Amino acid sequence: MPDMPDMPELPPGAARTSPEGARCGLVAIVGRPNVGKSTLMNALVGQKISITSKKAQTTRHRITGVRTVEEAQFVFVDTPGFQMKHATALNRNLNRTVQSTLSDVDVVLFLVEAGRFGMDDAKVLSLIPEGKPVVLIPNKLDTVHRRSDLLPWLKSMQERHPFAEYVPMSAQKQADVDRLFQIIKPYLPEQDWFYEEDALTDRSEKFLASELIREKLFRLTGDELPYNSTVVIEKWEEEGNLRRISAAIVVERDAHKGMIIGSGGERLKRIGSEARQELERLTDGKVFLELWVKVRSGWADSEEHLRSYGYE
Ligand SMILES: Nc1nc2c(ncn2[C@@H]2O[C@H](COP(=O)(O)OP(=O)(O)OP(=O)(O)O)[C@@H](O)[C@H]2O)c(=O)[nH]1
Ligand SMILES: [Mg+2]
Repeated sequence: MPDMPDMPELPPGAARTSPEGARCGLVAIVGRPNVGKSTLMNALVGQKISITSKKAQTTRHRITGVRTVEEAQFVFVDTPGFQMKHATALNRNLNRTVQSTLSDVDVVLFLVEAGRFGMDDAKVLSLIPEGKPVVLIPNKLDTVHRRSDLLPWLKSMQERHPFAEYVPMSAQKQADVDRLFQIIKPYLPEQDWFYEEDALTDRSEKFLASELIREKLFRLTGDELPYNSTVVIEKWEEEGNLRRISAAIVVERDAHKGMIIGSGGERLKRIGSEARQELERLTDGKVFLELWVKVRSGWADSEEHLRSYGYE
């Protein structure tokens, strides 16, 4: 083994052997809320690592997804949608996550909605450090009816920033997603892999479980539910192939509690049963899930609460 003084500290379970000519690098996925970052990340990794929904600001954490293709290991980093509304502690925390991720990656996938570039997109672009290779991904191409309409827009994008590549695509089309690997590969440095060949994420099962519950909460409640509700795992017990999980949905107001529970408890029941089914797939075992709703006013505006709920 040659000396590699500049290698980052290897995470637990890191790869000990890499093939001849190995490449490995960090690929950030950034963009304003709701452009499809997490959808793309999951399609790239080949498994649901990061939750998605129609609501803006679904992703709250920096989430790593790993995919190894031949000699190249791609370490994708999904980030929260950078947002400019509401100056709460939660939003400041999400924005910090985006900024700190950008500083130490090898290449950036910058997602926008095909044909659109607003102030919110411009803000994200301005955060990317100078000299970093940026791949422009106009996503949701399937929603553009006339592709030719996109040409003048692409030209205007060229004038905005010297993007390294332009890849209009749809994160929901696997063929489009698969093309990305060859496009990004040259930007990965030649170095040993950080993770084992079959690694998918550095996040724990417990973390993924709380996220899956939050996804069902986001998907099964209407726009009336403020985005700043969260999920905390309060009990996690494993007996052989069975997991007993108890989780609290934390909201800010009594009125929100009622919305989640629904009439006769119907909605909470549905959230619980959809979450349980996915948890059983995730853990490949049986799951008993106990869900309840708790009111903690002002949690999203308190740095202390944020930390206790796992926001770094
Ligand atoms: N039509 C279409 N919809 C898409 C595409 N990619 C994502 N979506 C949808 O866009 C919505 C937002 O997707 P997410 O992946 O959660 O977006 P995000 O950028 O991670 O959002 P935040 O985490 O809130 O910043 C979901 O309803 C997706 O199903 C696409 O290529 N085409
Ligand atoms: Mg997301």
